[in-house]
Amino acid sequence: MVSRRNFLTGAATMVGAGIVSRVGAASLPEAVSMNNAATQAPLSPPNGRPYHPVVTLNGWSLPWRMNNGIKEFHLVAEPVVREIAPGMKANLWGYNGQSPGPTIEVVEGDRVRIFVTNKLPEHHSIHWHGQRLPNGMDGVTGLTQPGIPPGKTFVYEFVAKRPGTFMYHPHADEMVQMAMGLMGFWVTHPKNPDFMRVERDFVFLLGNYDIEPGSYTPKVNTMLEFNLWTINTRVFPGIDSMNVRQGDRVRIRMGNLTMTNHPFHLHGHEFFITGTDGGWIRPEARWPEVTMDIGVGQMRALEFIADEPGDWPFHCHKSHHTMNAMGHTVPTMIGVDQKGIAQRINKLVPDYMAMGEKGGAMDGMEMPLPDNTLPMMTGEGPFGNVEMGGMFTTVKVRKDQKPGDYSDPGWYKHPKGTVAYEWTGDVPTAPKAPQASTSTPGVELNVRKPEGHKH
Ligand SMILES: [Cu+2]
Repeated sequence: MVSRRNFLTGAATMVGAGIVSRVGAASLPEAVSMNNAATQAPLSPPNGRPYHPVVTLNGWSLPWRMNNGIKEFHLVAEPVVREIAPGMKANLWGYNGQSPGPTIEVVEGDRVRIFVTNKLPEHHSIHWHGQRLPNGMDGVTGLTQPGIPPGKTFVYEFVAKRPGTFMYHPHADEMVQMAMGLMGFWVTHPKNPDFMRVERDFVFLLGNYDIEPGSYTPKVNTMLEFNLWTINTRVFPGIDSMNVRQGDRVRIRMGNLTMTNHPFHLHGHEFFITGTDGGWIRPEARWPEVTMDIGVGQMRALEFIADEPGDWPFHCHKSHHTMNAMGHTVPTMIGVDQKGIAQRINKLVPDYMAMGEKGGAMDGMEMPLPDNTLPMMTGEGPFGNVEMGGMFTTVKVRKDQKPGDYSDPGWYKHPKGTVAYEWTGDVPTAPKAPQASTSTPGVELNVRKPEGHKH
């Protein structure tokens, strides 16, 4: 039932309580909002110049309104609840219902008008990272504009001059606002839709968060010791796979808004880096890679022909970036005999459990976790636990994936005889390696590092 009070509150929310003084509430384009973290289907352009849309991993693209030839978008900066992976949610700041915000797709030469409504408790501004635009549209609080006060809407307007890969993020209380999840992707498609044509074009942003196990809100003053390394504010196993058809030319574009670099590694294929923040790279200037480092504040586009069927990991190669929370203060216990220790400690600390004598894989033991956190290494695969978290996902290459179909085909079915197998014959004793002459006889090294990788 709509009471008078509810009706008034609702009306106030819809028109922003008359805060839009210069443009007028009636002329504001609708601020479309997204309520879930699944990868949405590509947004085919309903009007304007034609282009081949991108797919935002665990994200979506923002619809626009065409107004006298100008593409009008409406971004709302606001508190959001983002599911980091099934089993964990975070209280973040984002745009239009999610963190990161929606991807904005325009075409080279488009005139673009972006309404930015600030529903945060502090001032805000958006910087359009990498764009050619009038200085006053660059979005730097204090330098090129006053901050957008809470409750107000500002308008940015410029021509998308250069085709390529961009992002947007706050230039207002930057450390706090990015630590809370405010960021988004931007693609300016080329005027000629056949320029550097690919069959699949995936985009995402890299992020980092410091959320104590059991809590919901990031610590905003963390400088380096983050415990969640995210692809579009998701961690494995919450990151969707990139599903492609065998033979497709695949492009993956990413932007790095974390506080460190990430060497991303693709299994089973070589790729070329075809684009940076500064634009596209000429074919004769490219070289093949299987790992590409992406620095802080950079964008990269890489391309490959997906010719090997299977489930191929694509992940950051820093091994602590493919782990989830709780990894930081666990001591290295490999080789340490813990027999009897747990029982004795149990008398003092009832929940204590000895860990890691044979490595970190825990031999199928389940640690009791606090509410709202994730296991360090997880993700059930067809052969057991994948033992990964953080910045890890897969490219699934299938012969029968239909063009334009982005749905998950399930696990790869390996042809008979193509999976690593157990040797069941005799295992001869290995010959003893000769003693190194430099070692001092009779001295046994017994070194134990007291801590994990705390710097
Ligand atoms: Cu990394």
